[in-house]
Amino acid sequence: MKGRAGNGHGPPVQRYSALSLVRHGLTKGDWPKVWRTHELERSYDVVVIGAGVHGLATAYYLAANHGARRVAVVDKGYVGGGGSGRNTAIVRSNYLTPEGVRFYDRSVRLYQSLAADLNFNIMFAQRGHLTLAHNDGSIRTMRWRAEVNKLEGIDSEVIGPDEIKKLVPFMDTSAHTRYPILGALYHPPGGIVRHDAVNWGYARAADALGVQIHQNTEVLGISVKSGRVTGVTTSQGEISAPTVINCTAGWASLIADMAGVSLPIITHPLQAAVTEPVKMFLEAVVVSGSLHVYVSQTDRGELVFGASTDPYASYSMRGSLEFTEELASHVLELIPSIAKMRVLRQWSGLCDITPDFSPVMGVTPVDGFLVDVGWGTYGFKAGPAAGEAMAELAATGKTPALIAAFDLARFPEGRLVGERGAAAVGH
Ligand code: PYC
Repeated sequence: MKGRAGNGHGPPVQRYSALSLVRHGLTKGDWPKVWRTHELERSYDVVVIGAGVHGLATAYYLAANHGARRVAVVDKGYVGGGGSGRNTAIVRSNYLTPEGVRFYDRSVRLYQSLAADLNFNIMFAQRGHLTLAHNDGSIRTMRWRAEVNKLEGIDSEVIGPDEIKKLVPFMDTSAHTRYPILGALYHPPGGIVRHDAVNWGYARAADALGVQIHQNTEVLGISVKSGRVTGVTTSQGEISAPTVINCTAGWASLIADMAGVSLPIITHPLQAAVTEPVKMFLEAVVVSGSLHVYVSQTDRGELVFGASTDPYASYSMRGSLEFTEELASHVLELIPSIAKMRVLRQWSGLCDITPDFSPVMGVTPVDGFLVDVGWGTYGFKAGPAAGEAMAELAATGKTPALIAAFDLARFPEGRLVGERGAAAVGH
């Protein structure tokens, strides 16, 4: 962490270390709160809407990299309660477009040092990532992605069934299945992370630098005067601010509407499920777009599964029996030996999908109102890089080159960044 400044509302967050663990063991004292609560002030320099990984990372980098201190993060729920706590925590950079590959690679690199930067164990495990191909069209897309990845210096290659079997011995790679595996895009730097820890780590580090986190503070309106944002109305009162950043997922277009900004987003639920824990047997993350399934095993031993987005636009976050039934049938085509495992929980999150399956980051027609939205099914892995870039934009007024291609103006201007072919999730 670059700095450590309390904000006069309590003691600064304590550093976690072996020494502090021993000290707490001996004194049996309470650990300080991971982040503090504050009275909502009437004005801030920056108001970030959304206390998920994007909002918290933006606030953290504003404070850590640009010295901003009067920053508030507001959320209608709780830290990490939206998409940031509902995703399947996959991190990778094996995208299809050079812009996408460069952007997600920055995130992978930030994840690599994040535990040390935030002084919080985020359990990032680069276990390797396999995207399976079951037909010639998929093989062609995997080759394309591998070539773009290599040109951008990213470790990705197409491998055959024998190599896949070595990486995932329990997988049925025989030629006799309904959808035989012809090959896979293998991406060794891909892996999984503990998503709650990432949210809490950013919240704690941002708090230590003076950022105020306001949970249960719903944004009800955004004030705009003469084309400039002037503040937000929340369920806890009015706030004036010259910069407001929309870092929400699920409700991004509704929040933008409050500022009079229209976003090309359709929101679909995406369901996921987790099994009981078993001994570690699945090292890599395995994705099959054709079978509409992806699976990884957490360090606790649970299998985490996801499938396609629900086929209708909705803000519902309920799970469905159809999802679990289809998921089970697809997963068992790949790994028949887990047929007896029990599903413990299933849930749903909301994905804001844009026409080109790439996000929208940057300025809007309303001065001072910035957006970091439209992440579809890619949002969690992007949090660190998006937060870093959005903080730079908010602090300097200049759009960083890394996110320039993802501007809102690309839609009317026809400069799309097509990333549908890199989706793990069927759409
Ligand atoms: O893009 O890796 C991904 C992903 C997996 C699940 C949802 N998105």
